Amino acid sequence: MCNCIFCKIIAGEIPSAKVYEDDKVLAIKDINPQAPVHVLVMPKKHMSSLLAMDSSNAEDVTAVMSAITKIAADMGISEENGMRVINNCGPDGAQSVMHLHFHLLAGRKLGETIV
Ligand code: DGP
Repeated sequence: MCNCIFCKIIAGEIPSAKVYEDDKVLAIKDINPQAPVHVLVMPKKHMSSLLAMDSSNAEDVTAVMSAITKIAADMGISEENGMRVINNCGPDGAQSVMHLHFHLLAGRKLGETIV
């Protein structure tokens, strides 16, 4: 039994505010938003982080990237206003949920600091 919180959200065992879904990807609103738009975009297939990417899951990561572009377009995010996409990876990257996910942040002018 997978004890991953995002796997439980993907399985529908824990509720979430769904923003986007396809066969490979789920996107949900972050529970603790840091910007007016704060969406977590993740592969449905469990992989711990970007450092676990290999030939068995590369397609899933690519699907996440495509989904980010679609979600942005659906939310009116364009090259005019923009967004920030963040992936926290491993302990030094301050990753707290060990299921690969990208933070899509937008809706206001974000600061320049990333550390
Ligand atoms: P990270 O530090 O990159 O691993 O970010 C994990 C994010 O996941 C953090 O911004 C809070 C969010 N999060 C944690 N648990 C839940 C949850 O149960 N539901 C939702 N929607 N977000 C969660």
